[in-house]
Amino acid sequence: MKNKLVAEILYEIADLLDIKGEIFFKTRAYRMAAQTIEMLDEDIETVTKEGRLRSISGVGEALAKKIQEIVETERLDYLEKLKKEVPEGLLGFLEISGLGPKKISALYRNLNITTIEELRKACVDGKLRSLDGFGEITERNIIRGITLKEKTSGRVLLNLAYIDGNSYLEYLKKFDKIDKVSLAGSLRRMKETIGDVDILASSDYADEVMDYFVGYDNVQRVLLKGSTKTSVLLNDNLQVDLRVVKKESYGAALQYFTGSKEHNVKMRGIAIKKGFKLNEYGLFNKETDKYIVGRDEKEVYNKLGLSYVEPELRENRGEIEVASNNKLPDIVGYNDIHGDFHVHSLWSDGTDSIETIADHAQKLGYEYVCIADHSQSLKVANGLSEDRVVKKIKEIEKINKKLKDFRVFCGTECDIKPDGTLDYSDSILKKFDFVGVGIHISFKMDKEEITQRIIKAMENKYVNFVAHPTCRIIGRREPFDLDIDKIFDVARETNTFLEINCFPDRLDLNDIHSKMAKEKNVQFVLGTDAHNLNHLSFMQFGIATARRGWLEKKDILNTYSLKEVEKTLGV
Ligand code: DGT
Ligand code: CA
Ligand code: CA
Repeated sequence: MKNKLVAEILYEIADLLDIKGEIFFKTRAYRMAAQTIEMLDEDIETVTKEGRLRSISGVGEALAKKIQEIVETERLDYLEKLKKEVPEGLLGFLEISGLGPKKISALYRNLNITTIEELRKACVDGKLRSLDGFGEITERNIIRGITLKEKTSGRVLLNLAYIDGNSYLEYLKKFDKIDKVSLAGSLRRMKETIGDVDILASSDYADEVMDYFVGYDNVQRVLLKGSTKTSVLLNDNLQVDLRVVKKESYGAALQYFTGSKEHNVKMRGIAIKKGFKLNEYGLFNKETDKYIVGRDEKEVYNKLGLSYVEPELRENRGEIEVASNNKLPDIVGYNDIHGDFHVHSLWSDGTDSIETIADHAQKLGYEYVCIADHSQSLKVANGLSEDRVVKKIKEIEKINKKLKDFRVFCGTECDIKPDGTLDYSDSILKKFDFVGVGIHISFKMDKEEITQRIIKAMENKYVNFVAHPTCRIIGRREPFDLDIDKIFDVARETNTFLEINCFPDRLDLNDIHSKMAKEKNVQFVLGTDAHNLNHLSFMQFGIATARRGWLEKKDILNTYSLKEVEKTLGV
């Protein structure tokens, strides 16, 4: 039966014509025919062979020809032609709930949006509400729809799961029959993407806890309900699993359900070697089954001869071996940060004035913020000409005069040109307090070329840090194929900091690269790449990445006080 194939192609044509802005009647004709054929109780191949296509309601001469072509060749020239006329990404937009062809067409025509990345950014920046038929609610629905699409493609970004998971946790903490409750799984380990959210609670009233759990107002439907495990789907389609255990098992269960699986496998192996048995109920004597510990997670580690391992380290990347020698690094804490080195202001493509950003940064408890706007040739991002740089420096001087115990640094995110030269002359570069460089165009280069491009930039004596060094966008753009060891070596030799970009779809350098760089004594800066005030809170995801990369305070410039930063940078 090819009925489904024919219907699918006709629907696709209708969608494409809609996006192209074709008249309603034409697209409707395709949809109606598609629907009829989809529901036809005869095989379309038979109908075609017997020359009866035109007896199907809504099928005229032109359509009959097209259907015949599909049945005979399983493709359609006309469709291929249409696909060439409509930017590829747009059809994918139809999978985003909250977006139909009309809206997509408007987005393309008025704002020239053709990729999900551009769409998300336009929503976040509030650019859609200026269009007819769009509003703030549409923007929010579209962001939600994008999340959902990402979810259906498997995993969601950490920040989305983080918000969902922590809101759920707050709700659970209000229930007095729950003794202890914690996030577990990949979210507790702060992995860059999350499959599902895991929560663990201890209680003597498991059934009542499960009833309360499914009563949360963000629940779309209950997938499974039992007295030890319940799973629900939230409105944005993210799955959340809750497990309830008794108090004496809480620590062992937390250890078990935090994972990772690979970390757990190794833990169990150690337990067995030492004459124990480890599972989610506790640590037991292998021979007698006698309960030894399990109430507290730390006790489980200690009893196995290991120091406590922070969740972010539990990936079986050597942490267990190091923990058995009591040599784990004292990794950077979530409250150790004194400032942000990568923030965009109104001067380029950010949405806030430098004063507003400084004010907000002070509320976050920071001592400094570095305003790193784009450089001159990035016209799409309103990059600053050399004249405007001079003006910006003056404005920052004025602002700093008014501030007490806080300083705004004048930085830049200067573009690295394809040949490795920079987008500002040295005479301008030396005027900045802190110079970041990054690649924003011409991504497609071979390994040797792209490595040399970044190295050449690092060798400029005015350059302080490399922003998002591998340029990956999670789920959308692969990292550069770099000679990463060489990059780390040159970073060390030239005293260039490497950024951990905290934007949730970048997290670049990632955890693994950060660990490798640290082993080569490279120094780091954290930058949120904020384009509005909300983005400043992405710092925690950069810290998480640093922790997963085993970084300590001394490895990260942001943990320095203002005085120490000024001294280190000589500004
Ligand atoms: P995800 O959800 O894909 O982002 O990753 P996780 O790590 O949250 O994995 P999930 O939700 O399947 O399971 C949560 C934790 O439960 C996992 O980190 C470790 C533990 N776990 C799951 N399956 C196994 C298993 O077969 N063996 C062991 N030892 N632990 C497991
Ligand atoms: Ca999980
Ligand atoms: Ca799970």
